[in-house]
Amino acid sequence: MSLTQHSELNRWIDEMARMCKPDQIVLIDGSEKQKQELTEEACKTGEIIKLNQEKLPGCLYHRTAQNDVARVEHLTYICTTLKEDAGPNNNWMAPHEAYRKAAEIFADSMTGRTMYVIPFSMGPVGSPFSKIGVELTDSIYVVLNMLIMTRAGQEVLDTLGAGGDFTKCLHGKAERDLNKRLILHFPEDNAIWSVGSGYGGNVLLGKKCLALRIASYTARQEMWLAEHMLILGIEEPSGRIDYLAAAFPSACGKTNLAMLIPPEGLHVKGYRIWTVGDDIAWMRIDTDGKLWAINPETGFFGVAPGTNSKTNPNALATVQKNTIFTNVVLNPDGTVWWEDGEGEPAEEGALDWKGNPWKPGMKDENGKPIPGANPNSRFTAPIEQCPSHSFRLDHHHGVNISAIIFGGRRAHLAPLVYQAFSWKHGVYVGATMASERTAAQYGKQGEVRRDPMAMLPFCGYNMADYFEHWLRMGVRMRWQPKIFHVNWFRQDEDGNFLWPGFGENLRILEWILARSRGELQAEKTAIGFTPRLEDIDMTGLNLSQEEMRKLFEIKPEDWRREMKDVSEFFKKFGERLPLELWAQHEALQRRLEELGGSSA
Ligand code: GTP
Ligand code: SPV
Ligand code: MN
Repeated sequence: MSLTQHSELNRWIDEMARMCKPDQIVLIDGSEKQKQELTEEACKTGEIIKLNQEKLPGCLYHRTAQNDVARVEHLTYICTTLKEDAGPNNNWMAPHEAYRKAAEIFADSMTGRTMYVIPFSMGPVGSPFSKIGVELTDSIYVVLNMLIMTRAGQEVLDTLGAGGDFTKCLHGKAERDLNKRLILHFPEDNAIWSVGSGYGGNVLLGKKCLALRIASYTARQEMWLAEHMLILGIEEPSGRIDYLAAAFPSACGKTNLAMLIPPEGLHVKGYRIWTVGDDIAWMRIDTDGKLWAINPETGFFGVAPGTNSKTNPNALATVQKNTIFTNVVLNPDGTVWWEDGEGEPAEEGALDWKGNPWKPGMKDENGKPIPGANPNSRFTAPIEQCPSHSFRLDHHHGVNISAIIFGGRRAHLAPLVYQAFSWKHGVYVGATMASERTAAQYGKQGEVRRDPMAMLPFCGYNMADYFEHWLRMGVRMRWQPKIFHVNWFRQDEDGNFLWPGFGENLRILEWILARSRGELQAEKTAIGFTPRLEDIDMTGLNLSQEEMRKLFEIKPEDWRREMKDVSEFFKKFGERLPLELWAQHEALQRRLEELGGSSA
């Protein structure tokens, strides 16, 4: 009997099943009953552990394989016919070779297992903004995560009908061997194949693979934007709400900013924050010529360490029920803990993310502390459980974006905030973003790398064309959002953060909103507009004049070094790089030269 009404979908499921050889195929219908049954089944095999249902109702625990704790960018490929179409920003493999290599790993890999068929919608079901995918997977953990992160089940199949378009997403855990792991994208076929991993971004194929890599490729053809951005609304007591979208690289503060709580000193102003999304924004120019954004997801896959009731009370409130915790500390009473979290871990009987007995203060043979939770441990939680979730989450064309913010983790160089002179300059600011590597990616931590628009690991095509696309989008808009750059992570000589961050970031967002409405004057510097210090409301926050000066310091020698690095980066794209970006680069060069040796 056919599984669905859609003949092309049925044919594809058959074909994939012939390769992977599962014992059975089960359609995910999105019902609570099926979810419970699958949870019970996964608990029997130990894939999932049920947490203390009194203290954490509906919460589950999972450990990944120890070699499988982050995205693997070196095993992630864009498989286009022409190598140039993937660009120097991506690993490339010819489609036929990629299919052949992965097919060898997939072959018979589901024998003795079940293949689940997950129909899902990125974006509100049926909205013209949304895209449908179908993920085949042999992991119940993936199914349970997808049920939180996306709109999944029968309703999506009904919308897909007998002939609708969908992204073919195939996932298999296989042996979870690093040498047999491949994350493959076929934008020309609207297909994704992921094999050999069981972790987050590698396997929840609606997220980075579909909603960013495949969607960015489609978005260029259809004239919209698929971006690695949070979306938040700031409501004033008058009822006016302005929405911002911000692109920060992985583990650089998107989730935190998306649900920030106004600091004590600004309480009297009566702001209310609305969380629309914490990771991905799909943005289109609507008939009014403005930019509108939806969050294609329905959940958070957030970094656990560092999340506590001081840094992010909304996130902590969100994860009290119906949450899946991955790679954190498991306490003997069935609760969880992570570094810089809430309270203390159990003195006795706790297990670390590897499943080993663990106590706070344990050290390895070199005397280094052994963390209990993996630095990239995560929670998967429904967005509607977030106290600040937006009432427009299911609105088919989302929210109107007033400002776009780029930002990275820079111990030096970038000031706390600056504004681009124009859309074109803003595209240059985004294109030249850089950040220090975090635990969200496999590789050397802390190293500064260029990460344009926070999309380096997620742009599904040649980034030179992506920059061109951004420039063209600007021309198409009647109302361009203003573009800004922030850096919450600047450090002093002793390596301490100069800016307190988190809720205090609202002080900077206030300036950004005022500037995007054209309400405030600003200082004109070589790199962009910066605030007159008196325009940042510092009520209730004690920072010395000297600290503020350091936060905004523009050191010409540092910028000159940066310019060299940027030009090396741009050269990788050869003649395909839009000339406009070189023009912006030269203009900045000239402005910096005018500064001479002194700082502005
Ligand atoms: P992905 O989910 O990987 O895309 O990450 P993200 O961009 O959502 O990052 P997240 O908000 O989870 O923050 C990552 C880390 O940065 C956490 O350890 C936070 O505590 C820390 N962090 C977030 N905001 C700030 C800030 O304003 N200042 C400082 N110093 N740290 C911050
Ligand atoms: C990121 O790394 O940007 C994440 C986590 O949001 S993952 O889904 O694993 O990509
Ligand atoms: Mn992310």
